[in-house]
Amino acid sequence: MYWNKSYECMPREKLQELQLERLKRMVNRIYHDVPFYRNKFQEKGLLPEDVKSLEDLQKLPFTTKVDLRDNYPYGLFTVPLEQIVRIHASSGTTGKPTVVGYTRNDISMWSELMARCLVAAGAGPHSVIQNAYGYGLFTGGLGVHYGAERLGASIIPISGGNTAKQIMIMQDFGSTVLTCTPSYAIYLAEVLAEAGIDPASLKIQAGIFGAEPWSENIRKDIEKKLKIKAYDIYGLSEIMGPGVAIECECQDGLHVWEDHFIPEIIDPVTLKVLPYGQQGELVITTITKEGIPILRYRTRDITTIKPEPCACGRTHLRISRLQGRTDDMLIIRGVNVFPTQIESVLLEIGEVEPHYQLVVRRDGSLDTLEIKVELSEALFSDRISNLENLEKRIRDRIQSTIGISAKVALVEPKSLPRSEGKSQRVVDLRKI
Ligand code: DLL
Repeated sequence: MYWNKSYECMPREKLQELQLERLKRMVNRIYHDVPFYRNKFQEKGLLPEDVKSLEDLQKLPFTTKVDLRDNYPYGLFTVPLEQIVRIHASSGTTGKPTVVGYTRNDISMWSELMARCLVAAGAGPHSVIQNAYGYGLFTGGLGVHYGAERLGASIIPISGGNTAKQIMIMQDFGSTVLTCTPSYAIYLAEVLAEAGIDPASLKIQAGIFGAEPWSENIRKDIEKKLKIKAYDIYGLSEIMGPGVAIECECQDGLHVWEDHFIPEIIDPVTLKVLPYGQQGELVITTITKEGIPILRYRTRDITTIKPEPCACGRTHLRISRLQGRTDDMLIIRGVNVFPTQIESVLLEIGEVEPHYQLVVRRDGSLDTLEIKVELSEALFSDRISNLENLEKRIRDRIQSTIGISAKVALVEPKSLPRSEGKSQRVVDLRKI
């Protein structure tokens, strides 16, 4: 049930003592070893000794993706390259990637935390893990891989894509756990159905899905279609990679491994720390990383911290399912809209497929949103009047739950692009 009970279930007081001790050590290191941090501290008139309690973290400067870019590629590393044993980078849509380096201890810590995650999702040494996250500069593939090896499970490093082969392996190798993005899991389910393969004939019991936002309704859909339990896993390269947080069997929020990371929620406008329970931007400080420790990293991800104790017995704080990113948030005629909210509405209606695309345009000074959504095969040949009625119902539901008017376009089954990794669901034509 637990991989490392003494840490995962540590009484909170002890956990906080450990955090403070580790935070002080980390702040000292970055101040002395990284000119970027020393300058930031000096600008604020701060010294490492000013960190006397966990609350003092709030005085310290933030780090952003821009800071990583400005120090591209190795400027924020705290150790010489001889001590770096692995380099990853996150793609980013424009310009240079952000680069992160791991020491041997960092890889060991990451493997440990990923092993905890796998166990939290019900895996064990007996598991056969089909790892369809991409291997490469992306942290998904290798992150899960090392965790699975640490756990002693059998890992199948198939990487993303090659869907026909994924299915053959699933059938022949008896995979019990599937790891990939939720959008790829939906696609796999679709291909299985087309091939007439009943998921109940497979050994898959659980899926560990993340790397992109997904809604509770998509979880239900995947669980139903693949006949598995679907767990949400969160992480980002700048902090480590997959395994910063994971759901346990309660599937009610993701535990953040607080012996290695300190989470905070801030208001992205005022930059003030918000009390537990309030939604805002997640900020994470790494307190054990050696290669590239990061102070108060502004993730841009929107969530809340849930301080209530969890029935699983783990004492580490939970964050709620990630809502989306501040930079994915569409502002349409003044209303903030996250793609996951629209996804949720579409799935509640139920007659369409979980494949959709949001197209935002600017018409004069007015922003317009078009929601393209795929019809199921069954409905595709339905009477026009029924389809018009469905379009209207979707439009009304979007208006009443999200508060914006949108154009709804029902499109042919399988006409929208499928993804093997992170999906691209928003086409924002306003920027072009
Ligand atoms: O996506 C690491 C990862 C790999 C996580 C596999 C989980 C599974 P990056 O490529 O650096 O790293 O992207 C990080 O992806 O800031 C979030 O916006 C988003 N993200 C990751 N997990 C989730 C999730 C990996 N469970 C960025 N829910 C993050 C919503 C997620 N968004």
